[in-house]
Amino acid sequence: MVSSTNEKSVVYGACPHDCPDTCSMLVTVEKGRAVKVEGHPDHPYTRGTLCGKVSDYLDRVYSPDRILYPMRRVGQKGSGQFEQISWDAALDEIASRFKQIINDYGSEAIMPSSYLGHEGLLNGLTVGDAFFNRLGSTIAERTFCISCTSTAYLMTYGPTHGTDPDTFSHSQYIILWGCNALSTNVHLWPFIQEARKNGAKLVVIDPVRTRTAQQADWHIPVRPGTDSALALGMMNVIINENLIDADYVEKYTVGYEELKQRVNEYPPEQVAEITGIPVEDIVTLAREYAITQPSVIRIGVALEKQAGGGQGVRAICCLPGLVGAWRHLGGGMLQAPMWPFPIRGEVVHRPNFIKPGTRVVNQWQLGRALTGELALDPPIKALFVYNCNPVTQSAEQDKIVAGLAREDLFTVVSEQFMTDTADYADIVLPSTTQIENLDLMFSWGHTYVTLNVPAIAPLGEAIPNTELFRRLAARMGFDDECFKLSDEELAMEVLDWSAPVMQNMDMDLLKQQGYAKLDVNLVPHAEGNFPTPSGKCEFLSSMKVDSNYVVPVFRQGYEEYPPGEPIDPLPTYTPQRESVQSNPELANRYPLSLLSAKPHQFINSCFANLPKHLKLQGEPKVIINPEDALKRGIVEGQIVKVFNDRGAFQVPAKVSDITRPGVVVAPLGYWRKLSHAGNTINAATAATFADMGHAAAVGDSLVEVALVS
Ligand SMILES: Nc1nc2c(c(=O)[nH]1)N[C@H]1C(S)=C(S)[C@@H](COP(=O)(O)OP(=O)(O)OC[C@H]3O[C@@H](n4cnc5c(=O)[nH]c(N)nc54)[C@H](O)[C@@H]3O)O[C@H]1N2
Ligand SMILES: Nc1nc2c(c(=O)[nH]1)N[C@H]1C(S)=C(S)[C@@H](COP(=O)(O)OP(=O)(O)OC[C@H]3O[C@@H](n4cnc5c(=O)[nH]c(N)nc54)[C@H](O)[C@@H]3O)O[C@H]1N2
Ligand code: SF4
Ligand SMILES: [Mo]
Repeated sequence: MVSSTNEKSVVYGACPHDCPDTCSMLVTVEKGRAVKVEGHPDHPYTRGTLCGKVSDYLDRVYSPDRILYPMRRVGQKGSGQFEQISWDAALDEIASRFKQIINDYGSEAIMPSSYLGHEGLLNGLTVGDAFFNRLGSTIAERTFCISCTSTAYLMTYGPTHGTDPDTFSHSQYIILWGCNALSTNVHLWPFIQEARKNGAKLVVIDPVRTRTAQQADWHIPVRPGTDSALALGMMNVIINENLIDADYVEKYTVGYEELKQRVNEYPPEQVAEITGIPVEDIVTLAREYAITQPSVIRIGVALEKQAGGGQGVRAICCLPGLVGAWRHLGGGMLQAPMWPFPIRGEVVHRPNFIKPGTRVVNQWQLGRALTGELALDPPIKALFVYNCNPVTQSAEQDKIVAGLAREDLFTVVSEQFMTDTADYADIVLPSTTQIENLDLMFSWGHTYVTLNVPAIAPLGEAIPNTELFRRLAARMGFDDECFKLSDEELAMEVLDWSAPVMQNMDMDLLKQQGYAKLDVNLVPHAEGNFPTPSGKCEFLSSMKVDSNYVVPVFRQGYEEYPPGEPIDPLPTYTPQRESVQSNPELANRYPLSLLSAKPHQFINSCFANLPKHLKLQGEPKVIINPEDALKRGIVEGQIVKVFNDRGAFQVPAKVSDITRPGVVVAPLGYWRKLSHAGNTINAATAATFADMGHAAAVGDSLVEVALVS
């Protein structure tokens, strides 16, 4: 608590959303009602500001559309007709349906579906794992985001936080590679601007001239899915012009000779052909990057959403090792600095409950699982959704909707709002928002732990996710101790408070100031010390990785899969799966590459139903280059259909050269029921995986765009 009087109190909060910034907040409460949320002014990284989305968080908390009571479906699936019921009735119905399904089909016929709608260590990604593992349900593999970049990063550097974002202002050459920071990582921006004031150059590598690219000193509009070739081409120049840091390479890296041979396969002329970037630009970029130290690369998440995305990130990862950028404060690379948080896997996942051989189904393929395309035995007969919205966020939307419409599927959705997914539920359960519950936050964008203290009592009959699973466990008769832990007790269990990185913090400090920084080294690899098997930066990776490898943090403790396809231990370039090179017939029918943009005013699909946010974001559009629009007779503002064999969505066209010819961009997050002709971008994306980490290859999708006649 920051301050308290009879009339007014101010408490520490933390933004719960799936965003690298994890802002520390202050919540002001008057007479039991929250009246203000603002950024915590003392937080060294988030520095007292919230983004535009969350500065209106109270619109979310007090929205008239909040779900505040348990409900049972009374109309057709998807009709959105429900009646209010009591918590007892809801829990009884869930428990009896689950028991019946287990009896008839076995426990694997039940599948949870969850993601990072909430990012907290208590209420977030892992909150249901103990319950579902104990139940023996199908394990839902959750690799929507950064599981591929993480694999590639770990193959090169091991689990290091890398360049601390707090130090970005010391950089002299900053590359934002596939990262639209001004929308998706806004609190990094002031650090970048400080660096620029001190003379740093900002380069943005992105097929689209995003709002971030527009602010950059140099925008490089690479073809989607060709970043690997670009990075290999840069290394070709750096090595052949002898711009490497030979001392660093010799002392602190392994596999240089092998890498040198590999990059010889990528001369700039050939890389120019692949990437669409002129030879002179490739050469200039390589030279400037190598010479201007400290240089730093921030990679975004979209890079991994390609068939060859993992190897793309691997190639980019090799650059800082080659030029010795790690020697300097503010030099190196920022992926997701979450690795040092001492999260206790045995507590958050409770893998001890998993029976060996339990079935694992990846959520990115939920549509295929629900419609029988995956030929699951037993079939999925119950789906329990929390912290996610698969109808808008997962691929092959038509299949997900068809699956959810199945009369024989029992669906439970725990939510704050009646999303497109909740519309298909049999039972809807009300969830609290962040200011109504306790939580402790890690971050995938900085190195601070943040405390979130409940500011107000839960509205209506909403409960935190932790309480939901305590109640469900009791109804199912699970009397294991872990289901009896209070939120306060859980907060003390989820982290290893005795880990060296925690030596400067305890719960009292968090209660006093709302946040605390992990004790991490700000120049961690000036002398190597990489947490890899060799202790060095591994150009030639020694990590045992194949196409089925999923890093432990993305596995709920289940056994490893049988070996998949081997992964080249050296970085390499593979063309997109859906491209002229790989599938000319498909590319002939569907010549345009479809990219998704994370929406500026929403976080994935969160906020996309709130009037203020919707108004600021504007209606959904597909951005098409004037050349491509002309060929198709498309004029700005006309409604077009974006389609392929998987499905279609309709949106007005925005004709603009901010996107390359051959690339169209549509934003993610809009709700299906609020969209034109009732479909969104994920109607056209494929439920396929990238080369590493079972990541969603959502950027590897070809489409055609045509006027709606
Ligand atoms: N406002 C807002 N912020 C968010 C989110 C949100 O929905 N809204 N979502 C959060 C989440 S879950 C995530 S994962 C992060 C994502 O953060 P980012 O990775 O920054 O976001 P994206 O928009 O997915 O992709 C970034 C850029 O990559 C480009 N891109 C796409 N394909 C390629 C490619 O093949 N090569 C290159 N070089 N660039 C490519 C896109 O054009 C886009 O501009 O943002 C988080 N922050
Ligand atoms: N086409 C395309 N698809 C993508 C991506 C892309 O770039 N392009 N990006 C992918 C990525 S990177 C990500 S991270 C995923 C995100 O996928 P999701 O995590 O499914 O996305 P959200 O829209 O944030 O859905 C979270 C839901 O959780 C609910 N929620 C929030 N807090 C709570 C809570 O405390 N309790 C409960 N029970 N519910 C809560 C919210 O109301 C919201 O409906 O989407 C993936 N899908
Ligand atoms: S969404 Fe991101 S930038 Fe916005 S308040 Fe939350 S953590 Fe901060
Ligand atoms: Mo994400």
